[in-house]
Amino acid sequence: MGVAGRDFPTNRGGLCQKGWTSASVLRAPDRLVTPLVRGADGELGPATWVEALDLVARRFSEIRARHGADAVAVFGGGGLTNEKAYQLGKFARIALGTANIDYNGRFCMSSAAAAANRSLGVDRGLPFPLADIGGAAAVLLLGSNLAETMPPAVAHLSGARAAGGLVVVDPRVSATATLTENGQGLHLQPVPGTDLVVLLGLLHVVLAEGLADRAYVDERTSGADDARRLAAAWWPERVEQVAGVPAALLRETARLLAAASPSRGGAGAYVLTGRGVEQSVQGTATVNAAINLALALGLPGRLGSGYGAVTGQGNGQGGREHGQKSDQLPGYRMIDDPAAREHVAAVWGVDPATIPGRGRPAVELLDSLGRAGGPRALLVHGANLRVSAPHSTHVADRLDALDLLVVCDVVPSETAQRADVVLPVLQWAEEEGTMTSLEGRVLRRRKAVEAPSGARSELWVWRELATRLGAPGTWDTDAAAVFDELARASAGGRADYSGLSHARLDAEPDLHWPCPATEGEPHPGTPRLFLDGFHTADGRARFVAVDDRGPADDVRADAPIHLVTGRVLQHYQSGAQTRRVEDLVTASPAAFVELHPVLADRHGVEPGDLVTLTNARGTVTAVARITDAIRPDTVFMPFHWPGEQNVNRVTNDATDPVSGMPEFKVCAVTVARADLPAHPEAAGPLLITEVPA
Ligand SMILES: Nc1nc2c(c(=O)[nH]1)N[C@H]1C(S)=C(S)[C@@H](COP(=O)(O)OP(=O)(O)OC[C@H]3O[C@@H](n4cnc5c(=O)[nH]c(N)nc54)[C@H](O)[C@@H]3O)O[C@H]1N2
Ligand SMILES: Nc1nc2c(c(=O)[nH]1)N[C@H]1C(S)=C(S)[C@@H](COP(=O)(O)OP(=O)(O)OC[C@H]3O[C@@H](n4cnc5c(=O)[nH]c(N)nc54)[C@H](O)[C@@H]3O)O[C@H]1N2
Ligand SMILES: [Mo]
Repeated sequence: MGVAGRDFPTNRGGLCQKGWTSASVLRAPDRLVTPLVRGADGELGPATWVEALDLVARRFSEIRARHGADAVAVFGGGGLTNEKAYQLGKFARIALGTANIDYNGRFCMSSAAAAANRSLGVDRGLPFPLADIGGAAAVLLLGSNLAETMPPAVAHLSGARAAGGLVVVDPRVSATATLTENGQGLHLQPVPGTDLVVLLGLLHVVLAEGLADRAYVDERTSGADDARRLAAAWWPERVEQVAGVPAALLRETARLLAAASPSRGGAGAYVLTGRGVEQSVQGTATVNAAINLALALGLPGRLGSGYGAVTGQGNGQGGREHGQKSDQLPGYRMIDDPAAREHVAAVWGVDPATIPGRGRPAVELLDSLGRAGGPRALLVHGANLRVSAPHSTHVADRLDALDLLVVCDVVPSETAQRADVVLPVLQWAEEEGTMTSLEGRVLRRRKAVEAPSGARSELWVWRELATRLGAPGTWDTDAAAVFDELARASAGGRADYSGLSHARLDAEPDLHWPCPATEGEPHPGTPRLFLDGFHTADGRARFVAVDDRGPADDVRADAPIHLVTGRVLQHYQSGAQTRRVEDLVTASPAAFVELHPVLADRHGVEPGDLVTLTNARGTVTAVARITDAIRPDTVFMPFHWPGEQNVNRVTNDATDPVSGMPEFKVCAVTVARADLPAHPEAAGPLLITEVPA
């Protein structure tokens, strides 16, 4: 069995290392094949499906009767297919009747989504096909390490690199930052958490040097004056003092972007953001600052230029369009919009008044578990919260405080191991469905391998539970039928899928939403948004006036070092699946801390020593990797490991007020050499393992 790279323009037939081995991911040695129920002895033991489902339905009903419908909460995942994301949102609202559903996409692209909605009137990660970027002469890439997190995308940077126009903003010399070497571009290495200041400085230079596209700003945008006023206070020398990026480098970046812009007859320019700038308490403001810069240069809505947010979960885009977000209904409709409720209620066959209102966003939801007035039961589909949630030890305590934790997963993840009931389900390659790429392209996922007997589709699980709960509505288990319902529910919404079906997608594999149903000729889909106008009421993009407030947990005397977090090529997310693949574990066996030689020296740390990072939330222990690819005031850790090596023991669960995104990327710690034996074999090669050519 193998997994072949499909020939989409996005990945040019290539797959990254985790992709090549995803066949082994599907064959985890401890793959869940039977439901598990925690017995009187406190241990998880096998049960039949009927026993497990009866138990879950009975306990949900009891908890609901005693504490109200919102006492049963749901946590979904951006890895679920569109059909499952849709059905899970519906299950929560009309089978459980709970407002409390949110999902791990809140941790992923929520700030980019919120900012795009505010400014452009719609959230599609890339409002253009990724391949368009290939023609640009300049790309400003903020907080994205796509050489490791989306290797096939590197090919699309070759035009910008050849023109010397790739600008990477990252506190580390990441694998992606090395792509700017040898005259291929610039690397800006700011103090962690200061990207907003850098962007205000770039806007300042664009305005001060007359590099803005004034005709575009006048005709296609609103709100420029307020944004301009705030940027006026961030002259390059002031930015240099706060962010540590040389003023000359800021000026050079602004000029390079302007020269590539359409108003100056350039070949095109893109501003792109990744999690490095978005996972912050000012993530939404930072993305809006990036969009403001792009608007000043006249990029969005122009062929060959634009703004976009890169990478995310397998179905990060589709996962946030069909209603598993606490404030949304299918079609990217808002749950408190009466017209949206009426439309969706008609598709579901219920009274609009029975659809609950807005629930709590992820961090708030997790913090409320088991507390007075908070949920007593949680149903998890596709998230490994004990590893991936911010301040994970606190989240673990809240999960332990529940009366009932039900986890649906394919492997016994760290979160499943502590559940009361574990239900073994199918994953994408084992069932039919669709996913939506970050460019809004709806992709058919066909069943490629047979699921182990014993595991069941989540569509079946929800039907079984809905029936036992006496829920209204229909509960199809056929993905094509669920898609048809999803399409009807999305009709007229921001993400309109109503002109699509499995059959049409099988025949036409390159369709982007919005793709509404039509009377005559089928709608061709919309690969490029905004060419004729933005999706705001007046058709203009909005400058959003933003200013810097700094990180929530900034460095200080008792925590003098910035900790930034991220990923490595070999592991995926919480590692639940990739830590079970031998090749990947051999290549990347353990968590590590990247630290600069100066910092290592100050603490007497040698390569391979164990070091601890500590703050008020806790301590994490990992192997030291000494490298000058990081700022001396900063350490880096990937988040793929559990237990003592779990960096989320110390990350901050403070959230962005607009998006609800936690501040994963930056917090303050003290560094110490651990009084434990060294692990030289685990020191491994430097982080930069494979840089695509
Ligand atoms: N191999 C692999 N690929 C993946 C994933 C995976 O787990 N493994 N996960 C997928 C998912 S769900 C996502 S969301 C994407 C994420 O893809 P990326 O956004 O590329 O991922 P990260 O590695 O989390 O962060 C990117 C960079 O942000 C930098 N950074 C940290 N703090 C700051 C800061 O304050 N400012 C700036 N400018 N940069 C900062 C880090 O040094 C890091 O190099 O990847 C997807 N692809
Ligand atoms: N410190 C730090 N923490 C982070 C981040 C960071 O950059 N730094 N990034 C954040 C981001 S961007 C993300 S996206 C999250 C991701 O973190 P998680 O939400 O934990 O993501 P996964 O590890 O993919 O967990 C998904 C779980 O779902 C299971 N699974 C796979 N397919 C299916 C399915 O079809 N159905 C069901 N029910 N289960 C399935 C997998 O086995 C796995 O146990 O982590 C966040 N946490
Ligand atoms: Mo993500």
